[in-house]
Amino acid sequence: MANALRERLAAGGLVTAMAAHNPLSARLAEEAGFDALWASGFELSAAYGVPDASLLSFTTHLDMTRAMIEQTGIPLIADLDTGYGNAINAGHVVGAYARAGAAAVVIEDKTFPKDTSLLPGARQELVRIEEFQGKIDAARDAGAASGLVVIARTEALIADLGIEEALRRGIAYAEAGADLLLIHSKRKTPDEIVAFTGRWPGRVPLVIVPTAYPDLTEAKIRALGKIAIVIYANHAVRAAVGAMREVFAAIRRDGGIHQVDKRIASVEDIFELQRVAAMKEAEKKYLR
Ligand code: SPV
Ligand code: MG
Repeated sequence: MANALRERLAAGGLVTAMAAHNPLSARLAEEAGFDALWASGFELSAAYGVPDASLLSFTTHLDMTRAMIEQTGIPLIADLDTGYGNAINAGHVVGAYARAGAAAVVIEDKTFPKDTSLLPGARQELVRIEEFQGKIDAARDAGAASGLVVIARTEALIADLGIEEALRRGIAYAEAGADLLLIHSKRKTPDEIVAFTGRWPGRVPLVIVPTAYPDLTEAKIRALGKIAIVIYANHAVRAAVGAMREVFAAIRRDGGIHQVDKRIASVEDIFELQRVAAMKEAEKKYLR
């Protein structure tokens, strides 16, 4: 079956994916011109006010993912954490996302329940390589009918195991049939990712998440050559938090909404994002 992300990847160039945690943020990401959506576990956990530590059920994430897919027209990359258990769990979960219309899934090589990657001192334990290869295999089989892109993610650098271990795992995951390798780093500079990319044998393209090292711009990523997707993993929720905090504080400070009214999105803007005009057209056609 046709998969727009697979076709886009085959065409070459850098695919940009923006995080989203609901259909509204997904629509704004599409409007801004991103190539793809990242259904981030971190963002959805934050939206529910809980840590990103396997606390939300997969169906909670799947329901939101499905809603985002239904309201947008760009490919969605689903963050499946560890696959919610062993290879049997992973296959079950991946099948559900494939049927929901996800273009790609990411599964990471941490133990279930996971802990979030960028938290200092967090619990970062990895599963055996063979065990994770089994998960990749199960994910490939579960997504085959829809041409799902399977992205294997190694947390070797997050777990401080070094570049050699990250390469060993990445190569093993590519051999197991992953379409791409997501290599995550928590370093504050791009050096580690640049070093890894330089040594990557290039069997499959790389995916990066530059949250911790924001100086690695798209131009620099392109210059590295082997990276096919950049995921901006949490900028929807961080932007929302900053904007809400600022406006809420201003309303308290000003004693009303009179000052903020002109500088926040208008109600008409929200009507547009809700596609109200299309509903009004439908009313003319169907309401009798
Ligand atoms: C997410 O956005 O949920 C991710 C990226 O997996 S990170 O939070 O950096 O682990
Ligand atoms: Mg995640």
